[in-house]
Amino acid sequence: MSTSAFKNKDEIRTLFSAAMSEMYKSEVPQYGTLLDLVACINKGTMERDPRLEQNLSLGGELDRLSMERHGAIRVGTPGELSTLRRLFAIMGMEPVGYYDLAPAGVPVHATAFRAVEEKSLNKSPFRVFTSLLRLELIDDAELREVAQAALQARNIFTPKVIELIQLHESNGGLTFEQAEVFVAEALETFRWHSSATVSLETFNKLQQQHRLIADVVAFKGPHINHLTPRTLDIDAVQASMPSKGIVPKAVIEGPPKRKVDILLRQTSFKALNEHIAFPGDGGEVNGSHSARFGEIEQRGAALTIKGRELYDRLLLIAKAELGAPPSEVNAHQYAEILQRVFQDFPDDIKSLHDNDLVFVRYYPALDKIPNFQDSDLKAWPLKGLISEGLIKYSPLVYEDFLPVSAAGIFQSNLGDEASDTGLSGSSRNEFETALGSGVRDEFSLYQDIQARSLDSSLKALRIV
Ligand code: OOG
Ligand code: NI
Repeated sequence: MSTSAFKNKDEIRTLFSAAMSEMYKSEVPQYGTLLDLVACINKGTMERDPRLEQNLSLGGELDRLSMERHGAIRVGTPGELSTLRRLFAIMGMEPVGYYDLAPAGVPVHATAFRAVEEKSLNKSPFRVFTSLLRLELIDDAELREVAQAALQARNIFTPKVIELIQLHESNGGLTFEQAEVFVAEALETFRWHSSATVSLETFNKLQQQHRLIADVVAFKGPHINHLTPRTLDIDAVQASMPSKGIVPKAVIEGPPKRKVDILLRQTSFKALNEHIAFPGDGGEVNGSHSARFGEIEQRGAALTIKGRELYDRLLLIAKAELGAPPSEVNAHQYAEILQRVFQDFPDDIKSLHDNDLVFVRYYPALDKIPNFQDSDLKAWPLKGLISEGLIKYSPLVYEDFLPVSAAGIFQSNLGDEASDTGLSGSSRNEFETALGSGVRDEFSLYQDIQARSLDSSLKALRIV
């Protein structure tokens, strides 16, 4: 079979992302409200700042903005995680990065499945933050066995999707028809179930261990727990949420508001309390569970390792100065501290670039070439090409997640009993063994995109 008979992976991901969004909109109406609010604020932001719109367009990000979102799921066993890896591969999504949430008291480690090529990211940047529960952290042996048995007894994939995963692996792709079936069947894995697989009593015991454990163990599948649209002005959305009947968490996670956005700023609204039917001896027993919430995010520049170290250090300083977890009570003070501490992080594109703090995409100023015909540009260093305006650059958008922010999002949705005490013993090695492959290093992905853009700029200027 020739590859042209296969449906393009980027297109399958686009379809799946749209189908997931539709499903979540019908299941969680507040998500739809949030989407409308974000679209409206994005439009207004671009109208006020045409240069922003121009920059987004230049980087190929304008078209993807309205369909940009990430989701999150939590799975219980290595088998579930590795099958998910094979499922996401059909949509061109690879595991990128290792996130250890244990230091923040959340008993999971995670990766993000996403596209890795710039062209694919611009077609559909859909990502799924995927956590694996660390069951070994249940200290009650009997309860651990109950949890293990519940997880072993479930199958989170439909038979048809397993068949399509195998077909994809043996043929190297899915036909148009198979892809359509795949999207519908894969969606089933992420659907919400309003009935639990364990008794209310077991559920309560699992909750007492950790709310996250109950959320993963007690249901038929790893329901998508949020879908997050990308906004261009998170402060405006945060401020407008209450007027739409949505109550956001107290503080925005990540860096403060800046002239040049870096990494990722995120905020969420609290999980809904939903009715659940539990199996009981004399029939169904009514109870409830809160798992599904909403989130928004604003994405900025991807940082180099050096930039990231500076970010992590400044965030730590700010948190230490606050002296308590950020909450309603100290939200104002935290914002002030963040602003002040982050003054040590350069906030103009030139300094960020010259200090090697951000990754950029280089592009040639082709209109400038005629003026330089006589000079031997080959001998010019990059700095000279830039200062003469022959090569320009703009920051690469950060496509990944932040462990400290993720912990904050988890915790705001787990309620007050979530602790800050560090758990231990997690290992990337163990995670990769469960996954059945290594995770890709996000820094080298950005580095590659930057290097390729420089290469093609030099070629376009006929310098190499
Ligand atoms: C995942 C939380 C992490 C983010 O945006 O950082 C996350 C979860 O609650 O399962 O989605
Ligand atoms: Ni999220």
